[in-house]
This record gives sequence, structure tokens and C-alpha cells, in this order.
Amino acid sequence: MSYRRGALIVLEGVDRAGKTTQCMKLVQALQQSGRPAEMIRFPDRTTKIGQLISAYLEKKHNLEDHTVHLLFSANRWELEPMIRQKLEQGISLVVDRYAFSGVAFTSAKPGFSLEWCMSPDVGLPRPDLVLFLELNPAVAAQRGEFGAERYETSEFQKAVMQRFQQLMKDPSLNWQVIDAAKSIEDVHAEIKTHSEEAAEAAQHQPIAELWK
Ligand code: Z5A
Repeated sequence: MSYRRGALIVLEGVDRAGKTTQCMKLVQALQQSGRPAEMIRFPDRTTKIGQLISAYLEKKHNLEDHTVHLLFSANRWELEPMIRQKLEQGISLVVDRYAFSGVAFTSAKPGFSLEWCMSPDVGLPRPDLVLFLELNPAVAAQRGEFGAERYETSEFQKAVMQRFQQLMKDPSLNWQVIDAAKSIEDVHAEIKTHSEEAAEAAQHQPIAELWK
């Protein structure tokens, strides 16, 4: 059976690593090379669930830690039918943060195991490529101070980074670590090469399920 589906390409990374900048450039580059492509980001703050998450991140109200974790996951599941449909229509999706951020941020809090944090996202569409933008905290700091949102402290970000490193050991996923300290154009060139390879390979494969 021959498939002609789009690829699911996720960008993850530390704060200010350039995820949003690179997602936008990648969508443009894929489109210019004749591949239909769109960008999505998590959290998607436009939905009702996303608005609750946004108010939480902006510290406008508090939510219990398990509750907010499940809301972040629900925010992905509510977009799952759209993600699947677009991929099946041959549209590649470039995603700014996904379940890996979900797991890394919650499991960096005391009392949360990686396994518990992964379970609500089991079965989401599995990315064909996960690009991890790695950046030294000192270089990140030169790109601007932390904002006022929740989680934007260097101690918490260090714990998050350790959780990402654990997640990257999973051989069922195509993780690629990118040196995000290079120029925007150099980082883009590397990301584009990996993405074109992954998109080429993905088009003949069914959509797999994450962590299954
Ligand atoms: N979160 C969670 O807890 N659970 C979940 O399930 C999910 C997320 C999905 C959402 O933040 C927060 O929610 C996030 C994780 C948590 N918390 N934190 N911390 P967000 O998605 O709304 O925002 P963000 O992801 O934190 O954005 P960011 O990390 O701050 O930025 P970025 O997208 O990586 O970088 P950027 O905006 O593209 O670039 C930052 C600046 O650097 C900008 O001025 C660029 O022009 C500059 N830049 C970019 N690349 C370069 C290079 N190569 N050289 C020099 N300057 C550069």
C-alpha cells in the first residue's frame, strides 16, 4: 500500500532556544519546496482548555499540578483529529512543543514520575522527527531575561533539561539534537535537511502512535 501523508515534525528545546523562529522558517521552506506545510503550537491558547492553561501560565490563577498536566494533554488531544486529518491529506505539520514538554515540565516538579506524566499522551500521533534545540543557559540569557510567566526560572529550567535528556534516550523516536547557539540561518539549514529526510521517509508509512 502506498501512502502520501504529511510528516509530523516537532521542535522542542530549552527556553529562548529559537523554537518559534525555526518553526516559522521551516514551514516556509517546506512550502517553497512544494510540500504543503502548516505550523501548530502547544499549548494552543485559543481553545477553552488553552485559555485555562494560558491564565495559569500568566499566574492569573492557580491550578493543582496533576490537573494542569492533564489539561496540557487534553489540549493536545482536542487537536488530535485535526492533526491526523491534515497528515492524511498530505500536509506536513511543524509543531512548536508537544507531549515531551508536557512530560519534562511536570516531571520536574516534586513527586511526579516520568511514567505517570507520559501516560495521558500515550497514543497521540507519533512524530516522525523530534528536533531538540540545545542551548547553554548563559547564551539563552543573552537573548533576553526570563519573562514573568510560570516556570521561567533558571533552577526549574535546569530540572526540565534533565527530564528532556531522559526522554531523548527513547529509541522508538527519531530525536535529533541541534546546536541552537549557531546563527538562525545555520540552525535552519540543519533543521531543513533533517526535516526533508524525515518527510521523504514518512510519506510511505502509516501514522504511528506515541509511546506505544
Ligand atoms: N508547557 C508545559 O508545562 N506543558 C506542556 O505540555 C507544554 C508546555 C506544551 C509555554 O510557553 C510554556 O508552557 C513553557 C512550557 C510549558 N514554559 N516555559 N518556560 P510558550 O510556548 O508560550 O513559550 P516558550 O516555548 O517558552 O517560548 P520560548 O521558549 O521563550 O522561545 P522560543 O520559541 O524557543 O524562541 P524564539 O521565540 O524563537 O526566540 C527567542 C529570542 O531569541 C527571539 O528574540 C529570537 O529572535 C532570538 N533568537 C532565535 N534564534 C536565535 C539564534 N540562532 N541566534 C540569536 N538569537 C536568536
